[in-house]
Amino acid sequence: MPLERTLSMIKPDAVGKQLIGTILQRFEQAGFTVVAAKLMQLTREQAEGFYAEHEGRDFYEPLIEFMTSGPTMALVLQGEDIIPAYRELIGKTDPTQAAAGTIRADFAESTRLNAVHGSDSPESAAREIAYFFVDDEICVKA
Ligand code: IDP
Repeated sequence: MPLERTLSMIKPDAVGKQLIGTILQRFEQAGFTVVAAKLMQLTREQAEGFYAEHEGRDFYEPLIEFMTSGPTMALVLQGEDIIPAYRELIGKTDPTQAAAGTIRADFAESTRLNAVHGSDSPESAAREIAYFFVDDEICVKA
């Protein structure tokens, strides 16, 4: 199975609750390799650009406010078939629908404040990784 990459974010709710280490441990225990990482205070422009596909939806404006409310950790994770494997590890968007033992079931407060982000396809992973990282910041080559 080929190595694949995904863009992960530990969102401001989880960073604020000192959960960076706990969540990174879940990623590493799942066999994913951290190949790039940075802690960022997203600007409104960065958050709006990242979530541009949701512009106009009722949750968009509160989402932008939330994503700019404190630091976010952006990560590039690498592993076999990682895009579906990572989505399974984090669980559904709404934590009440997320399977027991998933990161969102364990740490999300609500559908908005849901602890982590993960790319949903190889195309969005490529776009999202390039949104936050230049090639030189990715420390392990696939
Ligand atoms: P995903 O993060 O599980 O891929 P998306 O549908 O891409 O979910 O939505 C992006 C983010 O927007 C979610 O992670 C969540 O923070 C927020 N969001 C999505 N739907 C809702 C909603 O119905 N209410 C509040 N926030 C939402």
